[in-house]
Amino acid sequence: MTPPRPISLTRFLIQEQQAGHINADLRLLIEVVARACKSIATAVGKGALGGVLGDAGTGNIQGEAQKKLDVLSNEILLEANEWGGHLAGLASEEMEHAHPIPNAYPKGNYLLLFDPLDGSSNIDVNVAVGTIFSVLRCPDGVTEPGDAHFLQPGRAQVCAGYTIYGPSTLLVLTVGRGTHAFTLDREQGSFILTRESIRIPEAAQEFAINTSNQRHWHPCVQAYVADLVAGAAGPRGRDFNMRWVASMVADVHRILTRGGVFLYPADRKDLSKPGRLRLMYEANPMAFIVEQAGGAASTGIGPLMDLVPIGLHQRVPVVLGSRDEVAVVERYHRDPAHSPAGCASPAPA
Ligand code: AFP
Repeated sequence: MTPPRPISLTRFLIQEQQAGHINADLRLLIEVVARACKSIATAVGKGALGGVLGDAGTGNIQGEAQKKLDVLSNEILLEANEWGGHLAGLASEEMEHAHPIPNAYPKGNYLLLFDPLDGSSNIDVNVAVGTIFSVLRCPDGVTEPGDAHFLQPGRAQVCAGYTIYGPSTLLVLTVGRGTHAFTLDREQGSFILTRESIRIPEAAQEFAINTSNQRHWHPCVQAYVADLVAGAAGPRGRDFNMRWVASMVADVHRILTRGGVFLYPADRKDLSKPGRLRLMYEANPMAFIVEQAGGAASTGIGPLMDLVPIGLHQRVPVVLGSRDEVAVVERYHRDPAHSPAGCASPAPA
């Protein structure tokens, strides 16, 4: 019996459009982003041979030193998306303000937000990194979108995805009808559907958190992690394993593949920062992807995608992954025994 024909990303998107689930502009947007990610994969894959490792000698709005590949990846995504007529504007971790589509080009109805190279502090040690993107509708009648027009809750996303540059390059995508994974066939240069309708196991066996921050965590998180580490002899009654890649894309991809829970909680290290991860182009797209795969995404207090953003680079606490385990984390946040006001406070502004 002849094996089924592989389904390319292009064919998948055409079928979604023919079924009326996406329109031509969104299909074009996803294809353009995927093509840009292939260029980023090539640059990342060259490593030291490409002269793109190390620091760029510049900083971004986050006050972080930029890697050369941060800057290059951002430029690749800007150049690829400016002229196609599918976007009204773009926003990036690497740019302080929203980037308008130049007047020389036609404008579309979508807003694209991205972290062009997430986990870039891992680049020089050859650990998996990725590109995260989120798509919103541009408000009706707005042709020159400013930062404020991007400040829409995660529930308003029409598409989200990431590309992970690891031993293989995968594009993971949702348009609100499940989460699907496409593996890059490097010979053909095509993304091929390799996992359709991904489901995250409801129970977690692994947790991911940067435990070097333990002394800064709120008591509810300290108690939650202590009970995980106590294992079978502790209140959870079973052992857990731990992973921390320090590349959100890689940690989330592991969870999509075999379950688990990822936490980057608010802590007391810098009370002006309610968490490390950025809402608009890290937490929200990952939340959409995870929820579409049957998982959950929370601030620890409530659903991440319900947050009304107040800033393009706003940071938030993130707890996401296996649905049952995220519910346990939320219970620790609400339990008065573990959570003085600091934990049970309303979702951070
Ligand atoms: P970089 O892009 O600066 O490497 O940060 C990666 C990240 O935003 C996210 O991908 C990781 O989960 C998290 O930061 C790692 O934070 P720590 O360095 O505190 O572990």
